[in-house]
Amino acid sequence: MPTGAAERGTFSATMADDLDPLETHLLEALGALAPAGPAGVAPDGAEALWRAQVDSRLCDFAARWLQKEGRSFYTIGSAGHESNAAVALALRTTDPALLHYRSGAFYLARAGQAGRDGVPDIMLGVTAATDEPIAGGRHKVFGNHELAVIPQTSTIASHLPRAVGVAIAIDRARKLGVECAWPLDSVVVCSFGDASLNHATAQAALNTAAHAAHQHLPVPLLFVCEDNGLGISVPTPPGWAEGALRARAQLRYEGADGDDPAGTLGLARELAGWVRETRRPAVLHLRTVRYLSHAGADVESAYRSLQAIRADWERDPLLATGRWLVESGSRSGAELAEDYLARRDRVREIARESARRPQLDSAADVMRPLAPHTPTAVAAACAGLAWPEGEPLTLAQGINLALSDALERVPELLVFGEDVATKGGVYGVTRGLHARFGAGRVFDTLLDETSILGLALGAAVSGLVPVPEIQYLAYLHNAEDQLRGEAATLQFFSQGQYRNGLVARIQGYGYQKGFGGHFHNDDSVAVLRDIPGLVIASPARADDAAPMLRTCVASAQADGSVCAFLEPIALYHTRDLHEEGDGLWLGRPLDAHVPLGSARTYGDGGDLTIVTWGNGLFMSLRVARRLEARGVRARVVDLRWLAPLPIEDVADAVAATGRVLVVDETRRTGGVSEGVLAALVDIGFDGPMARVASKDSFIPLGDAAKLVLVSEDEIEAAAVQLAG
Ligand SMILES: Cc1ncc(C[n+]2csc(CCOP(=O)(O)OP(=O)(O)O)c2C)c(N)n1
Ligand SMILES: [Mg+2]
Repeated sequence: MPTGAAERGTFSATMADDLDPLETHLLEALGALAPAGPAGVAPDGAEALWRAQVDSRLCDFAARWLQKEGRSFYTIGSAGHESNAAVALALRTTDPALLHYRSGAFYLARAGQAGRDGVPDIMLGVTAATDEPIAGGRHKVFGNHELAVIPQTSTIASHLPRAVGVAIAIDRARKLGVECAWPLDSVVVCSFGDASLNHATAQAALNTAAHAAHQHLPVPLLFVCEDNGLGISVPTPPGWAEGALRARAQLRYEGADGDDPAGTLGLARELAGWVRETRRPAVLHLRTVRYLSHAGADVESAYRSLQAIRADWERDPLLATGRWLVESGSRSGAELAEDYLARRDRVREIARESARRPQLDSAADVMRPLAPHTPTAVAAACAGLAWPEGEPLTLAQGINLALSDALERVPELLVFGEDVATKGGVYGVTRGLHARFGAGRVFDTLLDETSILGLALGAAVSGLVPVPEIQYLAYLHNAEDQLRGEAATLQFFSQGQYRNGLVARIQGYGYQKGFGGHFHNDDSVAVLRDIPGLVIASPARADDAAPMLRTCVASAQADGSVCAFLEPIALYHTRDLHEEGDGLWLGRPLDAHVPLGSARTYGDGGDLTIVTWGNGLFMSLRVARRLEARGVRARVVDLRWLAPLPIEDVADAVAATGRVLVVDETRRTGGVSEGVLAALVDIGFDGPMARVASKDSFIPLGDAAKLVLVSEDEIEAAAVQLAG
């Protein structure tokens, strides 16, 4: 029985009869509109505009009404912004849309174009009902797979880099002759607020769109800045948004007033047509008002005068559309007022019904679409795939081999990042790929990690398979929200209807022999480990790296997995393990693929199990030999996957010795060892446990780096103590 369903079944709150003062003003003003002349026909689009605008306004009131009864959980509305419906009417229902949280009228107009009533979608969203069509009760978002509306998150502007990515991906798919999720002549539309325009993420996206257009790359993207002059309580300085938007020479700028429906619709149509034809980006600066405060809990009168609030009533986009209809002679003001009231009853009835619908009632239900894994599909995709014969490879060469293998097999796969093309990456990992597969598949991006990941997100949701490179782990951090807030949440908030399978290669970790200091030796992975559903691969050697990369690509394709592929730079070109010339760190790919979350165990020592990965594996294998000389026999487990952690394999290896030492090159606080030890406790392991980890410090330059990074001597000492 869903939570409270019985209770909800008896729900019988009555709607307040009284109208909000904003509604009273609108109805009186509509009623006062004098007929312009003889009867006529409604201007093209005007009726559709009216319907979407009125229903959107009424959804906002209904959400607040339900909230008073504790039946609605979201009150940020679209009131005052309803002119955005004109943008929807200027586009096709197949044009991908990434919307501002005030683009409700856009959503309803698009739904109407497709013959769908969008009101239940919105009301089921605010009541967190499981039958809401996109997020299924996980959030109130504007999204609908049939309407090509990709759901957004509440992090303002974070959807803009993806929008740029979608726009670039469409023409890339055309160029490569591969399938695309959108028609190839689509226009991408992306709306956002005026305060959001100042966000680094918005600026990144605008810059990247302009940067691409500057090079004559197709970017069929219509930005819509819904400018109500406020960011919650903070006014945007007059003229600022226009100046900031006009400053980008590569973006065509046009402005429209939300209370001029004919002008807005005409301009939106003109701009949409221009973007579709020229494949160049444009921005529509839509000047609006904001009604009903920022959200239900926000008391607008605390920071705006009642006079200013009242003055905005005259700029009501609904009144403006009503006036347009009345002036055309197709409707009377009284008729429109009546229509408003009839629609009001209908929306309230839908709201009432939505509040009765079941909500999510178990953690398993909540998490079901988060990050599905079907190992059989991944294994099937990799089965029978051979690796070419050849010389033993370094880690860098192994990854390079896996990338060329994937580029050859998967025509939708793209490799991109800073310096990855002609130079072949700062460590040579992508060497030769650009020459072999061409600039359409392997290309340099501009220097902005947010945009690199945004491009990946947009390409992935468009059906391509992106493998972006982040040059250094330290530089993932300023762009990390694209993975956390956007990529990792997409299946969750769309019940898997939208997916963005991708493999982000991240070069990282320490031990570069004192070279580079902190920013080239970053060892903080906590920021990745706590992202729900994220796959984290971290191979240490070529024989694992190549099949693991293949697994990640297959998982991105089969399950839409968002994968971080963490590469230890210090081991890229390592050849020897114990002695110079032993070649023991070289290898050829071992298997067709490595299942997610499976570890690899070295040796069968019975005294102690060392659990580690990455540089820790290299050090631990060396230490194991020294330990053997001292009569201590250790087995070494390479986790290979930091998420999902291979806890079953670890449990087996630990059970065989009864003692465990975790060797963790990441930081003591937030490092991987915390997770491993906690997992061992969770499964009831009660033998001796210890860990060595790097210090809670940034990595200094030069030899001082050794002072804070975990060392072979520390590992040996801890192992001897534990085994003793
Ligand atoms: C990155 C981020 N910082 C802060 C917030 C909190 N927040 C939500 S809406 C908002 C104001 C946005 O104003 P604007 O972009 O003008 O949109 P509007 O609500 O006015 O339509 C803020 C600060 C957020 N959602 N995301
Ligand atoms: Mg605003």
